[in-house]
Amino acid sequence: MTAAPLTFSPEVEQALAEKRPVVALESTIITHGMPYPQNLEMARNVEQVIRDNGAVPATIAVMGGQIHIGLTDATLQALAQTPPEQAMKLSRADLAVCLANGRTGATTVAATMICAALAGISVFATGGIGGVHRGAETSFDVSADLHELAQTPVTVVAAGAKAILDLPKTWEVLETLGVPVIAYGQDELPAFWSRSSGIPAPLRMDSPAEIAAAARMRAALGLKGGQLVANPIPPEDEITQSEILPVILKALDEAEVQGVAAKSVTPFLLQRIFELTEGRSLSSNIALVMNNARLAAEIATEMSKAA
Ligand code: PSU
Ligand code: MN
Repeated sequence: MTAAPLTFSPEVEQALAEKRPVVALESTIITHGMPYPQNLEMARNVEQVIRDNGAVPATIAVMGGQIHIGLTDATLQALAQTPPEQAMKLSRADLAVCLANGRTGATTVAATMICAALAGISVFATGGIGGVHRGAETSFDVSADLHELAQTPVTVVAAGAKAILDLPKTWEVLETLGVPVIAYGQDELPAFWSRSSGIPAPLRMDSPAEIAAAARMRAALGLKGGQLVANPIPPEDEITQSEILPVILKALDEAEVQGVAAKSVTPFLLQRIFELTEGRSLSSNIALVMNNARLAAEIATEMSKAA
């Protein structure tokens, strides 16, 4: 059997060998989630936040037939300037084909989880996971991120699912799949740009140590899959639900009129919401990513203490 083609940055390789805390980061948010140059600034800053909080960042992407675990600044720059149509948006379904063909690909939450688990990394920070799209009852558009959470043992820190989605349906599917959805420090699930969603959280935890202990317990029980930590955006950066909802609805309407479908839906909506909020959605998105990185570094630190 061929071994998985993993290429580690020296920093990540050393940290893993010494069992120091490492936090995985995805790359679709860079190529398809944010415009240049804010995407590059975000990618650099999120790595710095992880270092400042005592862990080593491992941004993950596919290039030249290798899964890169930890990128150099030059690679990060090149990726941030790659037009979305030139980088494959990789989920579980496309990862092997991208590697076999030697193409460049950015990893979504699902693909980043797979690569992190292969590399021995158990914590991953992102913005928002994919989920059940509005209108999924006819489009069947449900992100593979949900199924990945059910089968790959990585703790994912996100600000909830992206609010462009059908949030109640997303949480229902996660429950069905047996994924622990843990709200951090509040009783309600957050909704990406907003702190509240009106939906009670199935589980709540208030410290990184508890979250690390829950991950260990899942492993001890032999339960497959990871856990989702839903970390609310800081109050000073949020856009309230009443403000953002009309914008989301307008963007969804435009997507329908223009026939946007499949993998293009999420990038299209994020870009339109960015334009319609005159950039505010992007500043909030960046702020919540930093906030998630901080918590992920703390969780990774707790996990490495017990290892
Ligand atoms: N978080 C963000 N912006 C993004 C994403 C996450 O703040 O662009 C990406 C993630 O990579 C996630 C993907 O896995 O959007 C979901 O895409 P889809 O709905 O097509 O599964
Ligand atoms: Mn989809």
